[in-house]
Amino acid sequence: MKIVGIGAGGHAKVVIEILRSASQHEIVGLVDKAGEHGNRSVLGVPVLGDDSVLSELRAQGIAGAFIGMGSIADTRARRELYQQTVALGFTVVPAIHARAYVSPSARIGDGITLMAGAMVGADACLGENVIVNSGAVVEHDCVIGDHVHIAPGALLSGGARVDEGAHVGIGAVVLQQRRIGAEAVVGAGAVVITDVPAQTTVIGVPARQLVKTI
Ligand code: JB2
Repeated sequence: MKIVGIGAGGHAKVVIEILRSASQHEIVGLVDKAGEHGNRSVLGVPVLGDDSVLSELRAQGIAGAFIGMGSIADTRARRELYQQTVALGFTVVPAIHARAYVSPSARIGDGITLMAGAMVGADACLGENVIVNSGAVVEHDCVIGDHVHIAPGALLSGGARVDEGAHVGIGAVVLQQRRIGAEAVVGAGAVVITDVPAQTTVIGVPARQLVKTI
């Protein structure tokens, strides 16, 4: 399938290499934020313009897309790009590295990105547009909502639940059966031993809610 990538930064590079390793799709180009596209390419893939060229590309028969924009903590921009891309009629293709492991009993949603060394265990269920980044582990029976980002090296124990749009930071650990609420952020290296309410940020070991002092 001919596909276009949305975004042209670091995350796009990683996804381009995953897709090339699988040799499944022909990446015709990328689109970038308005004013950022200039005359450039990313790993040899040309930046074709901003999001305004997407309808024309769809009309030309480009049927697939990947979301090449990642997220650091706030996943909302990625969610919006994903929803806009689907609304334009593109199929958001999965990007699964050849060295990721997905249990045969796991269920994964559309547009998922599984990076090198990612592991998804038995009966885990992952929603749409989820990123399981390099070396992250989503153990058996975990339930991961749409647009969640599990950052590199994070470990989710069996039966953990991460609700829509949450971010689990690099190297964080979530104990078994714990729940991370929607759009919550788990800081880098935090160890979650109790449930995390929606739209809150926790940090540290054990993880505690970050209280803003400003
Ligand atoms: O509305 C948009 C838009 N907003 C930002 N439309 C399109 N088509 N592109 C958009 N972008 C583009 O996303 C920016 O212009 C830039 O090309 C890209 C963001 O690149 P950056 O390198 O800043 O971040 P990233 O999202 O590729 O990667 C982040 O997330 C990854 C998961 C970084 O934090 C990485 O370190 C991380 N591994």
